[in-house]
Amino acid sequence: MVIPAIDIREGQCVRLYQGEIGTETIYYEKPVDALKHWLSLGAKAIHVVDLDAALGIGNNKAVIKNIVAVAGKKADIQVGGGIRTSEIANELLAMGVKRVVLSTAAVKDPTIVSQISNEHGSETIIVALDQKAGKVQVKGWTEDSGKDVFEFGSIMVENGAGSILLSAVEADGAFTGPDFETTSRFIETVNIPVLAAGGTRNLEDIAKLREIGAAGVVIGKALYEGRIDLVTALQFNE
Ligand code: AMZ
Repeated sequence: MVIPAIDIREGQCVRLYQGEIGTETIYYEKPVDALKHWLSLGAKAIHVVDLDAALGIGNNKAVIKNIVAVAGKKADIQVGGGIRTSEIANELLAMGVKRVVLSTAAVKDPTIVSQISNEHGSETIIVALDQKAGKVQVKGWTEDSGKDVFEFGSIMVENGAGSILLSAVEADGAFTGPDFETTSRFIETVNIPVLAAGGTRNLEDIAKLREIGAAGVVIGKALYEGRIDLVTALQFNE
């Protein structure tokens, strides 16, 4: 499953380099236009990140609400960034978001995962493990939690995560290729679907991720820069 990413910063659709604020490239002034574009090419799922909320410097709730409304039944919308309480998760799920993506809150208190999983079903919750040198990064990737991605991944499974999004921070927006080694080992470690993100450059990378057992891949820059043609990439969904 190929999932285009829409990262939102100050109301606009951007991409960062290695997640660092200040490195933004603006691709769409209105994120909903990015959505319409990916929908027109056949995307069935979209990964939305509220970067301001992840960094704790605001939020883009109105934009996300509009994205969910425009997507309607055409595509599943998953949303991450700044979901630090179960109330925020409840609000998004009530809005029509299919899956909430949590990282910082899950690191702080793993029971938020079991709470959401028990209330809404495990399929509604993705735990994002954004790793740098095998350690989980939090708060918009500004803080190293010190937690080992493999150990913490297993704890998330025990707490009822429906799937894990494993991101390689250093590969993000860098076109260096996905971190196949860590991703592959991680897939062997947990018994739930694993989505991969970060560094995807081309169709070969997608094929290889699929080969090692990734359930999906979240792609940003390569789609926005036209290095990967979404229509062709979506054939991997079949
Ligand atoms: O690019 C970044 N600096 C960044 C980013 N893409 N920081 C966080 N995030 C994403 C994570 C995950 O989807 O990949 O935000 C979500 C986690 O947010 P939080 O607020 O739960 O830690």
